[in-house]
Amino acid sequence: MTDQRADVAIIMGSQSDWATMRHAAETLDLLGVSHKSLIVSAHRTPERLYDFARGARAAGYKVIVAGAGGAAHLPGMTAALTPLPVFGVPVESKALSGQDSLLSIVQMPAGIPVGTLAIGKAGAANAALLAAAVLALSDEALATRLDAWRAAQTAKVAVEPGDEA
Ligand code: RP5
Repeated sequence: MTDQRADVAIIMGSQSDWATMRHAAETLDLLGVSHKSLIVSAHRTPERLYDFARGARAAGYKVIVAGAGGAAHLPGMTAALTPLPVFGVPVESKALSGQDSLLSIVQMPAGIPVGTLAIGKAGAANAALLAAAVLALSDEALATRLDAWRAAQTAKVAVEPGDEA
């Protein structure tokens, strides 16, 4: 779902981040949460970042998921420019396997929070689940869908292990 007016903005520093961040988009699709994905680079397109982050609340977004790799300024800079909750996804980098991304996103000084997730695909999916949980606080139907999604996940876990196919 990529509505013009969406509840969740998924932003990323580069086209190369999409392979990771698409898991956030797919998770929101499963939960019926509207979202829009945008490439916004803190260092290559700083004016785009300022315009996006300053206008995010007025644009109707309620939560921002921001993925970036390497010297990953994007989530922190976005959080500095908007009062909306920002969840940061460290994208796995080639040089340092995402350790650089993780540390640069998670170590925010007190005052400007970024909720930081795991490196890579798991972090992207969990950022979407957290965004949905925030939205579900004021959306009963979404809360019901989120409960059902979690129950289905639980139901898929076997009691005993079997041989992998
Ligand atoms: C960051 O630099 C992006 O978030 C990306 O993870 C990383 C590498 O970008 P590309 O060189 O692949 O465009 O800004």
